[in-house]
Amino acid sequence: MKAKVLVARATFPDVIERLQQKFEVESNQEDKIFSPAELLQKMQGKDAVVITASEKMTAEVIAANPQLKAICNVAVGYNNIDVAAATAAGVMVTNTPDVLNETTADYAWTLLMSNARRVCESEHWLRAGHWKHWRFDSFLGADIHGATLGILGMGRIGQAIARRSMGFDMNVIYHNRSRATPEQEAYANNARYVSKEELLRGADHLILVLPYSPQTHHIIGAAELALMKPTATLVNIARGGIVDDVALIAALREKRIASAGLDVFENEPALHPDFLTLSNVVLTPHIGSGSEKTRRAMADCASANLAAAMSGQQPPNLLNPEVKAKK
Ligand code: 8YV
Repeated sequence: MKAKVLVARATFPDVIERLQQKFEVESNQEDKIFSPAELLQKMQGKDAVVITASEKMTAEVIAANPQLKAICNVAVGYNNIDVAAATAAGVMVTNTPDVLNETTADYAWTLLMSNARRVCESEHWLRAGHWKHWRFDSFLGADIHGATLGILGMGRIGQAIARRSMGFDMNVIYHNRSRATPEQEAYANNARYVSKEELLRGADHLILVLPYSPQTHHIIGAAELALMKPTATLVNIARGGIVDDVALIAALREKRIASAGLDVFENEPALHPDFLTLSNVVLTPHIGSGSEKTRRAMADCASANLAAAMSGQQPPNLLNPEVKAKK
């Protein structure tokens, strides 16, 4: 008998077709995110669920589905899943690491560069018909070459971002829970480990690449923003909630930092409306890993995790290896 799988978000049709060859699949064809209550109901009788970072897999949803064997996240970040509750319930949890490192690093640079050189702001101005004549002081921005790049969170994506700075002759400083190995630092353009305070004070461009957890909640708030240079730019491609958005809005409005490029927000997609009133911010809808090739690689990675879990093998990206999986 085929295992029953809920695919909670629409993915590429051919990926669903391939899954249907192996499993009895119910796939969300609506352009909506299932709430925990809807998930709880849709998952009844399912052996596994495939979700993205937007679906919240709470302890209550997990407990209400005693037949569930696996939760396969199509994302590297998994703060949307109560992993402890899943482990206690004998449910395997998997994610999709590595396949998105380079694409997400590309995107961090997209935001950094468009911010530093005020690309979106000047384009909006041009589209609004304001360009009457060339001015010497039009949209003066910050240099990237030769500047100090700060990275908070030197994991695999942080290293990929830092490595790209070689071509710009940048000086790289970073802070992380634990220091990277000498090999990782060398790979990351000879990144230098500094305290969080030194990072905030020293960075011309600061990129946040941290997972969200209770420990990283509002790790960038009013006090941290106050340490940054008034000319500094900030990029968040990690998770909403690691930045205190209200404090950031105040810092941007009062020009206590120059600008921010944000792909993630607290309470997204309902971002704080004041962001929309600021010109020194680039706002995008959580598209950091969004290249065709990478989204396919993420879908394939999640499919491989699912297939392993359903055939009683250890999935390649099992997050809770201590789990006593159900037969
Ligand atoms: C996902 C992400 O594309 O991998 C992550 O953690 O945030 C993104 O790459 C998106 O959240 C869908 O799961």
